[in-house]
Amino acid sequence: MNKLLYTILISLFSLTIISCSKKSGSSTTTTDTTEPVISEVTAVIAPTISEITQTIGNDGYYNGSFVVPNDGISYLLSTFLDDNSLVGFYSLTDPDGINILSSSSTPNLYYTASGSYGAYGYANVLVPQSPSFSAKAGTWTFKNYANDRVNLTLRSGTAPTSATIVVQPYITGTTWVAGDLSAALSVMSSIYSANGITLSINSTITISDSQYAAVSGTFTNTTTSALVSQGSITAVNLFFIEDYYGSWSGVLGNAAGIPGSMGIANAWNGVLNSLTAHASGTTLDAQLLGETAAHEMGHHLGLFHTTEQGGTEFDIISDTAECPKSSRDNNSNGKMSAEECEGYGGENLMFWTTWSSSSRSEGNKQETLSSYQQQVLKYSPIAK
Ligand SMILES: [Ca+2]
Ligand SMILES: [Ca+2]
Repeated sequence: MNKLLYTILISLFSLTIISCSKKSGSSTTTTDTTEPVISEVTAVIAPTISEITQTIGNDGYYNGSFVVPNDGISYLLSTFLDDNSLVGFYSLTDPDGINILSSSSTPNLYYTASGSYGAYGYANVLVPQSPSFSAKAGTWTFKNYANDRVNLTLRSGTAPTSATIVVQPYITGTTWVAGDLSAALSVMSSIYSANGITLSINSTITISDSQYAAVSGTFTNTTTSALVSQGSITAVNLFFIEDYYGSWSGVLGNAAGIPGSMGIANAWNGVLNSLTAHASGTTLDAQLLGETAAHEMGHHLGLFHTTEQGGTEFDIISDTAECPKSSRDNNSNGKMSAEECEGYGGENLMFWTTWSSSSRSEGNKQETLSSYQQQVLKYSPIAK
C-alpha cells in the first residue's frame, strides 16, 4: 500500500490494520490506578496502569490528558472498543505543544504509530518509539475517536542502561510439550542477551483445551482473543500454538500490534508463534523458532520491520540499514529477500522475512539489533 493511499484512508478514517506477521521466505482526571505485582528479588518498579477519563469535544473527538512525572521513562497510551470496531488516535500533543502524530511535526509518528493508523478494537501509541522521541515530563493531551476506554501504562524511574524483560511462554496442542521449546527459548534468550537485554523466562504453561491447538492469527477472532487474554499482566506473553488455521497456515508467527498491549489482560497482550511452521516432521527448528519468537517479541515491544517486503517502506530507526528496491531488488521480483539485503539489514532480527532455507543451512542468522533498536527495548514500559 502506498503512502498516498494511506493518506486517503486516514483522511476518510477508513483505518487499516497494521501488518506484523512474518512469513517464510503489523475536565480530565486520572482514576483507577492499580499496580501489577511483579515477584522479583531485586527492587522492581512496576509500570502503573490507569484509565483516563475523557470528555467529548465540540469537534466530536474524545479528549483526555495525563501527566508524565519528572522521572518518566516511557508510556503506552491505549484505546479500546469492545465491539472491535475501528479505534485510533487523532492527535497526541506533548508538554511543548507538539502533536507527535501530525505529519507537519518534526519528528512525528504520523502513520508510523499503530495508534495513528487505528485498528480494530485496539490501537495504541508508544513513547519513545525511537530515540528521537522522549516521554517528556508534564501534561500530554490527546484526541481520539469513539472508544470504550483509554488506558495509560506508564513507566518511571532511573533512565535505563540495561534491561530485564519477563517472558511467559505458553504451549497449545498435543504434538509438542513444554520441554520441546527449551532449545528455541534458549536461542531467543541468547539473541536478547547479545543485544544488552536480559530475558527472565518463566516456566512454560501448557494450555490443553483443544480449541486452542490451531487458531486464527486475527486477534479479534473469538478463540484467539480467549487464548491471548489468558496472558500474564507482568510479562511479554509468547503463545506457541500447534498451528494456525485457514489462510494463516504456514505463517511463522505474528504479533497483536506494534507494539502490543502491556500490563493489561486483553486480546492484544501477546504474540503467536506456530510450531508446525517450524517443524520438519516432528522436529522443531530451534534456531528459526527462537528467531521468530524474538522477532515477534520485538514487534510486541514496538519495533517495526527494518525493511518491508516491497523495499519501499522502512522503520523510523535511523541507525538500521535500509534495503531499497531501487538498488537492491536484484531479481526484479518486487520482493526484498534477506540474501539481496545482506549488509543492508538482511541479518537484522526485525527484517521482514527469513533467510532462505539454503542460507540458513549455511549458518546465516537474524540475531542483530542496532543500538537504537536496543534502546527502544530498554525503555519499554514492561522492561525493568
Ligand atoms: Ca532504518
Ligand atoms: Ca527480489
